Amino acid sequence: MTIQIITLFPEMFDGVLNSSMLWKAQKENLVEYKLINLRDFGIGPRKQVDDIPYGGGDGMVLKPEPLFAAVDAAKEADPDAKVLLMTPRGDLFTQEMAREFAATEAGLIIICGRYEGYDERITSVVDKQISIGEYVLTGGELPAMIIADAVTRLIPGVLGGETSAEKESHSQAGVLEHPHYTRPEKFRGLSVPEVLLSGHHGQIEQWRQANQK
Ligand code: 4HQ
Repeated sequence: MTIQIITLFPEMFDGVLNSSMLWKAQKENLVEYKLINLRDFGIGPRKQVDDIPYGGGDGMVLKPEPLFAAVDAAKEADPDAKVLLMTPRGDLFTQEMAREFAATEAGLIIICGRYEGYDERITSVVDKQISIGEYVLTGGELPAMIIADAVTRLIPGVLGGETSAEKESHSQAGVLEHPHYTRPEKFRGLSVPEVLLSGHHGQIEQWRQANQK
């Protein structure tokens, strides 16, 4: 899968995309992340990307020309990619959505807004508006990282061991988790539940199901 991210702050992604599983997934050619700097599509010698809002009010709005040009460039590289817009007005991002993207999309283009938002006309080239939750952030970069993370780990081959399909059959909707313990068996007076030490796989599975949230 190719995930293209349109942002004014590509450096924000360095730590997240180049660590741990997301880094490994790229190294193994299971995913490719491409950062597109919206500033490169800015207008004039100052590379202007924002402007004052029609109708007045505080803050700046991302201009349509740079946004459309950046989406055009991303679409040229990957014509079938699905275009996602990060916005608190969008549909709530869920594990179900992450699974659908990982299973059915070969490419995603994620638009990260900044300032008060973007010119609404960008929605004419957007396939899906997505929110990661009901709170207001300073930009769409953190939401884009969350989507990249949640989708990448579901790409076949990224996680070791169980496949995502197998996992799903074990836990409803694939989001339930049971408590985990590792060595030592006793730590600061706190013990590991006896059943987990028992070696009874049936009872362990039963305990995990009874204790999952
Ligand atoms: N944003 N879920 C981008 C968000 C947000 C969210 C605020 C998106 C600022 C410009 N995005 N604008 N919550 O708070 O996706």
